[in-house]
Amino acid sequence: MIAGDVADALPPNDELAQSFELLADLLQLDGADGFRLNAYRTAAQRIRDSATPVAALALEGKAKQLDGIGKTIEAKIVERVETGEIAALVRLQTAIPVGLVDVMHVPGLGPKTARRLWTDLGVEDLDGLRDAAEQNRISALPGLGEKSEQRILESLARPRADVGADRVLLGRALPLVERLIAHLATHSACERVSEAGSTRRRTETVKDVDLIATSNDSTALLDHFVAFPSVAKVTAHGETKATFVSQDGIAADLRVVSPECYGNLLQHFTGSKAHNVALREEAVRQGLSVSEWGIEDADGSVTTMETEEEVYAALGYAWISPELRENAGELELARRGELPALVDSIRGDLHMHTTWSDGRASVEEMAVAAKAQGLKYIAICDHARRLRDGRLAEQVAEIVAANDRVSGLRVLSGVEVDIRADGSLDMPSELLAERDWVVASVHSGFQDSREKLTTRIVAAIEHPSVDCIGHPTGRKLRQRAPYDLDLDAIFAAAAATGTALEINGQPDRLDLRDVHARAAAAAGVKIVCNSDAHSTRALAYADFAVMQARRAWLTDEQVLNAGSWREVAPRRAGASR
Ligand code: DGT
Ligand code: CA
Ligand code: ZN
Repeated sequence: MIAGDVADALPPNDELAQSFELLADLLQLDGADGFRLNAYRTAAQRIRDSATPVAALALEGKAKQLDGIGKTIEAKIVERVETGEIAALVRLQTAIPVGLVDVMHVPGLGPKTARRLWTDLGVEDLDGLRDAAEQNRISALPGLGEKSEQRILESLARPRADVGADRVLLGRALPLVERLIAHLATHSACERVSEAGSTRRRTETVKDVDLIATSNDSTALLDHFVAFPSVAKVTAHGETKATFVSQDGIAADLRVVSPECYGNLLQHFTGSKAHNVALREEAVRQGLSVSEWGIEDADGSVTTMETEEEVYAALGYAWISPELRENAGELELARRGELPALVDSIRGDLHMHTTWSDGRASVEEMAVAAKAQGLKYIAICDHARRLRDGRLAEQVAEIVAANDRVSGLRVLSGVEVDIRADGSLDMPSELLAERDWVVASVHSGFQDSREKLTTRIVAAIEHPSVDCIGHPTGRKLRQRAPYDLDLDAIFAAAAATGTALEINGQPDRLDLRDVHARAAAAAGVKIVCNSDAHSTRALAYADFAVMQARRAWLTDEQVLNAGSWREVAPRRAGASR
């Protein structure tokens, strides 16, 4: 245990993680090699995911025991604690304008171009970039031209919400929600407790965690709430609500309400704001006034509701799943009783890695873990580049053996191929044709033009052996914007060829994102929800893909792997087994 005042002085995990991310970005602008950058980015991720304060571990020399954190990084964490800064980071921050990191992340740019824009034109941040583009100074540079300038302006005009560094990934917030609900539910003063806000709606990132409860002793329950073990700082503690910031930098908020209006409050605090505003405007047209405390009719009498179902029913709606509450057409359909029956689980996971490429578990370990999660089939999709020189045959032998040893689960021989710059794939066609399931993904050249990237992916979609495009837009939440694609062209090609598009469940990808997956399905494209697991534990990422699919309004029929392998397999181009 560490004393409270020392714990307060230690940098929280999210701050450390941000430092290493910034270090990686600045090194990249400085021209450092990919290996070092990846080491820092992996470390940042591990630090962020850790439930214990990594700074405290580093001081005890134990941070090295975490995967992805070596001696060098541990030393830098200790340096940050002891001196208040990381010298290497300070040096880079002095040498390179920090705003150039945002410039580097603009689709179509990248580290080399960002650096040139800085040295040749003095661009230091996004404002500078916009000015330079508007004044046609960028097209004057050799090799850039008017088209690049136009693209830059278009990118700057697009909302950058998905890069939002101040928001927390759902994958980090949900485990906290679960632990908090368990913490509260076991207290004798707790009657009902629920998640609310954006985590309940399963948005890909959240600002904070919102909870509501009813209690026979709200003071006792709020005291218990702020005594949660990983509290770093209590920021509010009143009679009906309290707020704290957790060790890993997430704000959590509990409101205790009276049971009569629990339904009204839950509905209100679940949001979204846009959904609530639309709901209230429609109610006003019916002469009703909706608030968190109840529904008031024209005579001024207020009715309170214990459940959300009653709130929606009183306003003439069927209950609406929280994932749909974004004012995106759900209210009209709920009024007509025509909401879609959302997908709620998958039967097979069609993208995962093993020790044959960059995964950490063997084929059999993945199979055993997948079976324990109730899956009926999995596709082992190691990277093709790691299956050359006879390794593919050895891997297939291991897949055959795993099928013999693990009953009740089918282990498919899949592969993840790179879509090369020219649209070709990095495994010969005859080997691809023998695979049960082929995922094709872009892993390089993210900065290429919209035309080039679109053509490249469409070529893969049209390849007869490709079943699915992995993480189609290449975004990394908080790190990398999606690459510039003509999604309508991609959706049209995928629908025409029966090639599925993935919702990749890695919490920092969630790619396709909700609105894109919804548009894809509307265009007739089949969606596949995958974990892209690189460890047995990460198989749970498939759940995040399903959450995203629900936010995309998808039904079982639209999610290919919600069905059995027999239902999936006939769609395979050239199915032979
Ligand atoms: P975020 O940004 O990830 O925390 O998203 P939310 O939706 O959790 O937003 P938050 O925490 O600010 O507020 C929780 C809920 O409270 C929100 O979903 C809807 C409700 N709410 C907040 N502000 C307003 C408002 O101005 N009008 C209405 N009608 N509802 C609001
Ligand atoms: Ca919130
Ligand atoms: Zn993968």
